[in-house]
Amino acid sequence: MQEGIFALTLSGMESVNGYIRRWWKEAVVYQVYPRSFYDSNGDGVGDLRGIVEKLDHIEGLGVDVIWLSPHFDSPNADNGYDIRDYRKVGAEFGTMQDFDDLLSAVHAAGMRLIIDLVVNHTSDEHRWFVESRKGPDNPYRDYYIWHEGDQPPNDWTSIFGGPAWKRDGDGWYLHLFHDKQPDLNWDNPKVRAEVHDLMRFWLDKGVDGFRMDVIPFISKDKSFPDLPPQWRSRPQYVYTQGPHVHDYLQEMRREVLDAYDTMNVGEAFGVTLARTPDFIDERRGELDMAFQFAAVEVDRDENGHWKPWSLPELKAVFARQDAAFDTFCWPAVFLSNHDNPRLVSRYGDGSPAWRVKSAQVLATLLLTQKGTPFLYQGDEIGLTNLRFTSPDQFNDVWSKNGWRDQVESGRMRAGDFLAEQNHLSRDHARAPMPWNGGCNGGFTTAPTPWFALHPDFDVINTAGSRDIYRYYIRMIALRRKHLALIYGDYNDLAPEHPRLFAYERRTDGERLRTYLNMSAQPLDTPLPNSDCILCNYDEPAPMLRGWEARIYRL
Ligand code: TEU
Ligand code: CA
Repeated sequence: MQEGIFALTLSGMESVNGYIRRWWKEAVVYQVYPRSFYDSNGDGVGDLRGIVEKLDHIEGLGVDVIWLSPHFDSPNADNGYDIRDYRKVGAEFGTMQDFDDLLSAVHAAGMRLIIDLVVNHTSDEHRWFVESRKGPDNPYRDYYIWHEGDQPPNDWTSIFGGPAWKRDGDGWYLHLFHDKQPDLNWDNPKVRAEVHDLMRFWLDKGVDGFRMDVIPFISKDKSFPDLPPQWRSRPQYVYTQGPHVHDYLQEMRREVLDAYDTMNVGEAFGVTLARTPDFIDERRGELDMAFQFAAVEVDRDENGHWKPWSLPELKAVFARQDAAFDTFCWPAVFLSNHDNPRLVSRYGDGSPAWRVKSAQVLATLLLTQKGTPFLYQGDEIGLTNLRFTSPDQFNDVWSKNGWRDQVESGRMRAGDFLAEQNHLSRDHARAPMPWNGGCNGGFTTAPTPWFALHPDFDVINTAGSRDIYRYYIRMIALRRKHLALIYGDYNDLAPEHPRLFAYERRTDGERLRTYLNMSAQPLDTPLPNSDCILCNYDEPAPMLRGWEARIYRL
């Protein structure tokens, strides 16, 4: 049983370096994608009992919070982000008893559990939508966003490609994502009351907060203007500008969250850095934190296509964020999740020679930046990207629709599309966890898992990647010991350097410096003449070796 940060209550005035101390600011979060974590009953799909059986793996890291991706009843058009029943556990994941057992096990291990709140849209198979589509007189019609008429009201497009309006009966309904994900009408007070109710349902069970899926999208501009031409390839920046988004978030805080001790992180997809404080400034009473996308979009151009990136660009993202936030705003730090390629393949070096060292460097980066770090399952064992050679290897709707819209329409060559997906596909992160080098990586005893394992699971698996896993343990423990790594000022020491990422974290009492060689070549740079408190190589050396990480206390 860990104690540590949860002893820390809202004792009110206690602050460090201008920040009010909160348990969720000091926490390290680990995201579980339940479908791919561990299959306990041999049907090929990961499940809730599987998480309980492998809880030691998570607890052993020393993390404080688990974020569970959707575990609800769903037809899985978008792997669970299309919810059919908010109060029911997906049959493939188990039963409500299994959820209750998971929650107790997590709490017994001294950790907390937050769940995914997906309420911009439901599944089209949700009872509300089944009613709603029956026609304009149905009492549930106004739960969704309908336009009655021959033509859709505007040219909005879905994030997954194609138009955002779908013909149904005599009307059109809005879906900013998959057409099986109709958008809820948050202007209807009954919808908001339903959402508040379902949140209370899970909070009363004891969950410790929410990760809120595309939450800035909930309010729509009902005059439905066309997309301004400059935003056509990035409509998310328009969809987050609804007139009542802040009213609805403040209401949610007052009506629901204020009565519980929770942490809530919103997915700020399509929110600029300049607008982010409006969502997270603690005086406003909206979200606690927001996932900013700039760091995971560093390798995308304006049209969302892959482009090479440089280290100064990535460093600038962190520096800009630090400059944009005052002490009333707290950052969330993430470089990977279930929508992104693998950490090591994107920012590190996934080759056999450097996979372990570069995974350790990235662990150091994540855990010494300012903000609450979110780790994604598999990063602690250095999983790398998959290798796509054909479109039938895709599971994700984003890739499948992309093939249809880009390749089948003749806009992109098949080879170029596959090359791009090998960088960016969301499927990289969704392959099952390999627990060992045995049959199906020990993920399942079924002959065929729901999605193919990584082709290199005989080498890249939990049992074979102890050096990365153990390094995460050391790094998390070190972070816990130094408040400067949490609340300290952030100062980039070499913003222009193409291979060195070096920064200082400083409070009144402490100065710590992180030095990361983000390349395979040795790096000759002045290093402090003081205590080196962490290094991912055994012996000290005058220069930084390939993918070397060091932390110094000054
Ligand atoms: O993601 C928002 C989203 O659409 C982006 O993550 C985007 O799809 C991605 O960056 C590719 O460009 C959330 C969930 O995390 C995602 O899994 C869901 O598919 C989506 O919302 C809809 O619920
Ligand atoms: Ca199963």
